[in-house]
Amino acid sequence: NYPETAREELQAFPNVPWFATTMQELAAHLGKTLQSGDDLDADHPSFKDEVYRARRKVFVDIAKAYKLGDPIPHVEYTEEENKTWGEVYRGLTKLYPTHACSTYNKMFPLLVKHCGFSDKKIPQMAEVSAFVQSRTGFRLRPISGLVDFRDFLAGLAFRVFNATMYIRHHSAPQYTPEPDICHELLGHVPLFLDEEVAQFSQEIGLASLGAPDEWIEKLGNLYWYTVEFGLCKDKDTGENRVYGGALLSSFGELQHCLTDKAFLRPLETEKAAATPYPITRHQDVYFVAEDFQDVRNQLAEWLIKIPRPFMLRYNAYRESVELLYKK
Ligand code: TIH
Ligand code: FE2
Repeated sequence: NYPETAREELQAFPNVPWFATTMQELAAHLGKTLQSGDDLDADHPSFKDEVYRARRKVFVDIAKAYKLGDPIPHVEYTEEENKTWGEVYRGLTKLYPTHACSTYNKMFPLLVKHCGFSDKKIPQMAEVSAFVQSRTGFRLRPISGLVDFRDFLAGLAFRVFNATMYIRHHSAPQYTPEPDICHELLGHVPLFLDEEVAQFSQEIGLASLGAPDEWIEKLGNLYWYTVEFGLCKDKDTGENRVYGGALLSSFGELQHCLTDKAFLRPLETEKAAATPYPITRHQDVYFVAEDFQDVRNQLAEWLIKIPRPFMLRYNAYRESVELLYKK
């Protein structure tokens, strides 16, 4: 009785935390949402805005009803929502030429051309997801707010990126403490068009599957200081540039991180993994990598330290993971 699927093989490892082994299992597993429209914190700029809160509820319902594999529903954004998007879009696109890394600046025009990115209206997630999928196989999955980190990372293993659909409150376009559609589409999506970024994102995801809780926490920090808030050197100019999605969607912090008020240090995965981070204000420290190759190499070296009785490989034909054993 030779085990035929990763699910069967995993029966031999009862101490390994559960994880999806196939795209179908990933679709069936709806993780816990940590923050949603129902329970916005009292210090959230929208706390007293009933119209905004009602809108957030609409997006919670869309995400709850969505099943991975279904077409992503079309969303009719309000005039005010499109206006907020426009403000964010204009604030950011002014900064990208001097602040974003070269890969970002190479990819962004593709979204203008193929997905109609502009300051006029919020792009449809369905259209954007289809385009990214045609480039690197990454697809977007609508969620209603921050999900459990383990679940978020698991998606990356399957080249599925959990993404919010609502937009930040209009009172604070320059920075928001939680991800929103500006963050997903302007911060992350352009880089997911790059194969190298797609690969190291998936490697992070694969390494997270079945990892012990303490390691998920460290990996969360590492993810934060690279994919969300990472800086790298620009080959041509030698200047520091930004590749982190949370910076690339906040025109307040994008500006701040390249001033002399920001504290920068060279990327060291051990340090980054051990550094907790604030979520409601600018970061105290940013880590600077040499280039994407450096990020990828350093991550790969760190990820193999995660204790697990097997390694995992993604089989793109079967849309499932396979267990590998070290000799
Ligand atoms: N601070 C980011 C922004 O203003 O766009 C949003 C966040 C992304 C990740 C954490 S918070
Ligand atoms: Fe993000």
